[in-house]
Amino acid sequence: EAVYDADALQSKWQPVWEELDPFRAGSRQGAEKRYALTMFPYPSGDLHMGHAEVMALHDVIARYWWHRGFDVLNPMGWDSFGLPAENAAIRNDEHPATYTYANIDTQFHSFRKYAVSFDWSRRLHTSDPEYYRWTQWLFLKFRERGLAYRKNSPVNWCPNDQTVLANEQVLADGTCERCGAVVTKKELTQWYFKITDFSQRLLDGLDGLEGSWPDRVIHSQRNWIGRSEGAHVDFDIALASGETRKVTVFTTRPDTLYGATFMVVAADASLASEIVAPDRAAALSAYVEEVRKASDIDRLATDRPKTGVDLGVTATNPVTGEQIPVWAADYVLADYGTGAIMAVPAHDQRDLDFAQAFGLPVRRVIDVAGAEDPEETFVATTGDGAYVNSPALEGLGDKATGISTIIEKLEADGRGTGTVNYRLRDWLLSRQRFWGAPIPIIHCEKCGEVPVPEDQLPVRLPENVRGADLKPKGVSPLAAVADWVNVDCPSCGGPATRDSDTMDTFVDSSWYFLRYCSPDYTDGPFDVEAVREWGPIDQYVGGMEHAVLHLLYARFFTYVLHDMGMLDFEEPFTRLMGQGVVINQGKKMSKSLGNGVNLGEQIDSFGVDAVRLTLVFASPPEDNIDWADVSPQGSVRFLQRAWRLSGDVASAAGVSFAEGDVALRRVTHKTLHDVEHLMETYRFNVVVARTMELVNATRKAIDSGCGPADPAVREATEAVAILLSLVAPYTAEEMWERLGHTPTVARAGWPAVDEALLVEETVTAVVQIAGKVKGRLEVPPSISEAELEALALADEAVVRAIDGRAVRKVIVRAPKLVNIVV
Ligand code: ANZ
Ligand code: ZN
Repeated sequence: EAVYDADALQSKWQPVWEELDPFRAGSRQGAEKRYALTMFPYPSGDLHMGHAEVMALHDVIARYWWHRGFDVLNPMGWDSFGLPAENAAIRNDEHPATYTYANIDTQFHSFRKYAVSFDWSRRLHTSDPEYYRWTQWLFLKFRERGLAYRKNSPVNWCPNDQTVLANEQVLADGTCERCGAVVTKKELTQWYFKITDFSQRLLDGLDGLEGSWPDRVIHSQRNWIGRSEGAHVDFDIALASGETRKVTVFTTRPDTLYGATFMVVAADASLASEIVAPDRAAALSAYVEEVRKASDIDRLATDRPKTGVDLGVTATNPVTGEQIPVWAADYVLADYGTGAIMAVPAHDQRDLDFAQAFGLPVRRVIDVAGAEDPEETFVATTGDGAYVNSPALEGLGDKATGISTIIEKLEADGRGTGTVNYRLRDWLLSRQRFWGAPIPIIHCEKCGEVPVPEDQLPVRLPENVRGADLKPKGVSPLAAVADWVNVDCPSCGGPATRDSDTMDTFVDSSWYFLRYCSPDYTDGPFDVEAVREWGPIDQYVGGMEHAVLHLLYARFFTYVLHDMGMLDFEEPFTRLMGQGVVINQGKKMSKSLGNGVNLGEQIDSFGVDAVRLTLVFASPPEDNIDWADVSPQGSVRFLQRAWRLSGDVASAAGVSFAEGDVALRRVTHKTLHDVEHLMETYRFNVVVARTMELVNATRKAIDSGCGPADPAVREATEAVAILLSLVAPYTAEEMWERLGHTPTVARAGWPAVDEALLVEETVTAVVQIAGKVKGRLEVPPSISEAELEALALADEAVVRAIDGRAVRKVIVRAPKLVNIVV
C-alpha cells in the first residue's frame, strides 16, 4: 500500500501548480470580483511562524472565494525599505539592496512552498524605483494640496537609531517601537503630513466599520484620534515690559473657570520663554533642560512629583477679573491643545498636586454631594454637583448646561469660543536614514523648496554607498553623498541641494494595496479603472500591532486620494480580520528565552499541510496560539486518515449503487452547509473540526457495511478534498487526483448543498391512551424520553382525547411509543 509522504506530495504538486497558475486575478471573466489582501512582509530573514499563521488563515478565505465562483485578487509583495537592511549593510559592508533582495528571494521561495494562493504576476517591492517613483509622486501631490509641509518643532528622537520617530512609533512606555531605546526630544525641521485635517472624517469613518473590523482596533483608533469637546478661553497676561499678551487655553471644563486660580504653560514651548519675566528667565531655561529628558508619558503621569517655575507674570481670569500667577511646568504638553492651561486645582488632581507643591490657592466651584472639601483633603472632586462661587452658573442643573452657558457668556464677551480638540498630531514623515524613498524636494537658496519635476522622478537612491557610509550620524547618510546631493535648481538653474531625508516606510505601505490592481502601470501610481474594478479590499488580514499605525495611515491616504478624484471610495478595507500571535510555552518567542520555533524545521518534520492545518485548527483566529499546546503530529495523522479515504474509493471504483447511504449523505451536506456559515464569522478552527468529523463518519460508513464503492462515500471523500484544499492544499490535490480528477482541486468549485438532505430525519412516534392509538408525532430519532413525553402531552389530538381526565401514568419508549394511563 502507498504511504502518505508529505515531502513527496510537495515536490510533486508545487511545479504542477506553478505551471497551471490557477490563481490569476481576472482569470474568471464575468464573475463577481473579490479582493483578498494580507499584510505584506518585511524582508528580514526567512518567513517565520507569525507569517505562517497569517498566511494560513488568510488563504482559507481566498481559496474559499475561488470555490464559491468569485474572480479573486490575492496579491503579495514586500515592504522592502527600512532599518534592518541598513543595519545589515553596515555590518556586512554592503549596499542595503543586497540584503533586501536576497531575503525577498528566500521568502518568495518559502511562500511558493507554503502554497498560498497568491497571484504572483502582481508582485511588487516598495524599494523598487518603479514603485517609489510613485511614492514620491504622491508626496508631491499631497504637498500641492497643502497636505505635506515642513516645520520646526521638538520631535521624538531615537538616540539609538539616530532618527526621528512619528508619535505612533513611540510606545506607551516612551520607548522606540523598533529598538526599545528611550525616546528623547530634539528640535528639528521636518516634513509632516497634515493628517489632522482629516481627524473628524477618520473618526466618522470608524462608525461605518463597526461590526466589520475588530472592536479593539476601532477603539484604539478612536482613542488615538482623541476627540475632546471644550472651549478656548482667552487670558490677558501682563508682561514685565508693560505690554499685554493674549494667551488662549484649551479646557474641557470651561464651567470651572471661576475656580481657575493659576495658569500653567508648557515649559518647553516658545510661549514660556516669550512671556517669562527677565528675573525668572535663567530659572526657566535650567528647568527646560531637565524637561527635555522626560518622555510625554512620564510628564502626564499623575503620580509624578510636580515640578515647575513661576514665570513672574500674572494673567487676568476673564470671569472673576482676578490676577492669577502664571507658571511653566512639564505636566502641560507643548503640542496638545494650545500648550497652555487654566488650572482648576479643586477639580483636577494634577492641578491640585501642583497647587499643593507650590502653595497656590484652591477654590471649589462644584459642590459634589457627600465629597469632602478638596482644599482640606487634597483630593480633587471630579464628580457632578451644584455650582458654587460661580455667579453665572449657580442654580444650573447639570454639567452640560453649565458648559454651554459659560461658552455663550465667553462668546458674548469675546473672551472665548466652544471648540473641539483632537489628540491626533500631524504625521512626521522624514527620517534621517538611507534606505527609504528620498523626499523629492530640492532646496535652493534663491527659490526655497523646489519640487523635483514629475518627469525627473524617481529620485533614485545612490548605488555607490555601502557599509560605514551608512552609519547613523544624526543627519541622513545621503547628505554626505556629494554627487547625489548637489544639483542644479530645477527652477533657476543655480546651485542647490537635494533634501537628504527619506520617507517613513509607513508612507510606502499606505498605498501598496492600490498598486496591486495595476502593478506595471506607468502613467500614475495606479490605474484608476483597475482600482474601480477591484477596490475596495473586501477582506484584509494582518497583525493587530498595526491597529493604529498602518491602518490609520492607509485610511488617511485613501481619503486624500478620494478627494483627489482618484478613488470612488473613502475606506480602503471593508472587512478586517485580526489574528493572535504564535507563542511558545506561554511566552512570546524570543532569542533570549530560546523558545523560538523555526518554521522551516516544522515544515521539514511535519510537512506544509500539517503545519498549516495545525495553525488553523489551534484556536479561533483572534486568539494566540501556544505552539507547546498543539500537535502537528496529530495533524499529520488526520491528513493520513483523510488521504486514505481517497485510496479506498479509488480502488473500489467501477462498482456503483443507485442511491448511496443516506445517513452519510446527510452528514456531508450538513457539513458543507454549516461551513458556509462558519466562514462568514471566521470560525476556521471549527471548519477543520467539522472536516475531521466528516472524515470519521466516512470511515465509519465504509467499515459498517456500505463499503468504499458506495456513491455516498465518494461524495463525502470529494467533499473532504475540497474542504481540505482550504488548509492543506497538497493533501487535497493528491486526494483529488486519486478520485480521478484533473488538477486543480483549488478551482473545483463548491459542491451544491442539497437542502432536502438538511432536513433532519424523523421517525413516527405513536401515542396511545388506554391501549388505543390517539395520535402520531414526527420526531427526531435521537429524542429523549422526557422530550417525547412533553411533546405527546402537548399534542392537540391527545389533549382532546384525555378530555380533562387526570393522567395517572405515562410510559415512554423513545422514539417510537408513548402510552398514557388515565
Ligand atoms: C480646566 C479643567 C478643569 C480641566 C477640570 C480638566 C478638569 P482631554 O480630555 O485629554 O482633552 N489640558 C489641556 N491642554 C493640556 C496640555 N497641553 N497638557 C496637559 N493638559 C492639558 O483633556 C483636556 C484637559 O486637559 C483640559 O481641561 C485641561 O485641563 C488639560 F476640572 O482645563 B482642563
Ligand atoms: Zn533656485
